[in-house]
Amino acid sequence: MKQLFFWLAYVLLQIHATAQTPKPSVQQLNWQGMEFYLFAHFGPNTFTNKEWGHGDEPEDIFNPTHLDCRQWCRVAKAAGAKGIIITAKHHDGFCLWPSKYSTHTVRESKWRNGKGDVLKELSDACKEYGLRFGVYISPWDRNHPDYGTDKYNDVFINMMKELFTNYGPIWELWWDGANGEGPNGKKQVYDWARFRATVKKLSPNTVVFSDVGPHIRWVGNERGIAGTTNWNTLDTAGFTAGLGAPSTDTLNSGNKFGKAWVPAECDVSIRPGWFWHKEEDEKVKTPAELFQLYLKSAGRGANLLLNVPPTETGRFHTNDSAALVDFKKLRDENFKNNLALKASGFLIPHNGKVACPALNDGKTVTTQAIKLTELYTVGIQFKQATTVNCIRLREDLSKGQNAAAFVIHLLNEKQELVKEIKGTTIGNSRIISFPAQQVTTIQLKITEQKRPTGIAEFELYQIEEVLIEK
Ligand code: FUL
Repeated sequence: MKQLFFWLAYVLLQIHATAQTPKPSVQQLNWQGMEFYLFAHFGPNTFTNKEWGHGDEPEDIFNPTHLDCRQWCRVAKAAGAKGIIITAKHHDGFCLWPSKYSTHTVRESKWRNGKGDVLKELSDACKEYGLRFGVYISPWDRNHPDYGTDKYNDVFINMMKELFTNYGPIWELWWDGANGEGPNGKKQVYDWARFRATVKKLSPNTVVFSDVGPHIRWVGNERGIAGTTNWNTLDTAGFTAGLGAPSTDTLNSGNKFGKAWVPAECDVSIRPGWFWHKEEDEKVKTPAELFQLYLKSAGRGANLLLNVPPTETGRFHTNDSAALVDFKKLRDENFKNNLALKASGFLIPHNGKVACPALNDGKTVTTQAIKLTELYTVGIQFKQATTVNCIRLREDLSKGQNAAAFVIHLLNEKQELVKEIKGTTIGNSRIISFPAQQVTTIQLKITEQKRPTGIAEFELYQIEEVLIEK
């Protein structure tokens, strides 16, 4: 009787623990699958050579000579990016759409006689090219007369209503936490709760980014680099975006036992600045540098949001487009040949080695992920010695993130250990690269986990040696 009681208590505890486990929403899981998309910083700063406009720039400053959002989309497509997020309103308050709630917009400019609308053009182009459309809107506003009063919260909400009503569907909404007001600056008490409720009501499928989510978090730096330990979970209670955010270290790696599911997004610019500056035309990151960024963002379980600033013509510069196309080529060529597909997947439970074909079936999203209910070993076995220098692991996140530490053993034909690699989290995608090795067996052992880890896929590659992670 007593035993039955303990057993029941144990089962109930497990059920409770599972129910408490933070899990992604369908929208968050889909967002994770987007992996790489573009950011476009565009506005008065493009024409004034500034990064942070003061908000007093005359509207006529904004005058792109050949705005062509379809060109942005063609380049995004050629780069393999899945969407574009545009700065609808940066800190200078200038609206790229004719908002009724501001007098500092495209409507007041002479661009297209005040009839132009960048958001309309980009949202239409994204639909045409099958890209997701996202909107950045800065809460900090250096122009709006109501900024610093409670009325501004209504302005911000009304602006968001315009965005959702006239330009939807909006896939991702980006709330920048930056605020550079000096000691005598205006202080705005943002009504974050009302902002969130507005999005939830008007567009429940939109994923919202800020330092602390609610759906996606900032990675803690603008270099595009996620932590080698990267939990999709975060403790957000008591924190807000901006000055009230957790430390950048915490944002970089998440909280192992964080109560909310808030995965990291790595925002970084292809150039030194966020906005276009002529003097940076020769400072565009090379395809190899972009590949490194990819390894350190998407390869560490985060998403990569790469900024490509349109020039004063309203088009992407050829240097940026060329780098993006070659970046895609590097990803395609290096991840074309998954060597694990030609080998056998196995699992070693207590009673010896058994076949495990789901491990390397080429299906990166699988409902039949291998569940490591105990600290089992899984791996890939080649018939002949094969050269590899890159491993890509994918964890099934649909029921939460679980692997906390792992060890990989590379064995040669004689089953001798040639290399040991230790790591912590896996997440959506963990890419591990190292100097090339001749191997016949690769074993993965999860040495610490929160609950049973689901391994959705185990991939092996030989990438160009110069591209391995530095
Ligand atoms: C920061 C802003 O201050 C920069 O201007 C840029 O928009 C970057 C993406 O976020 O917080």
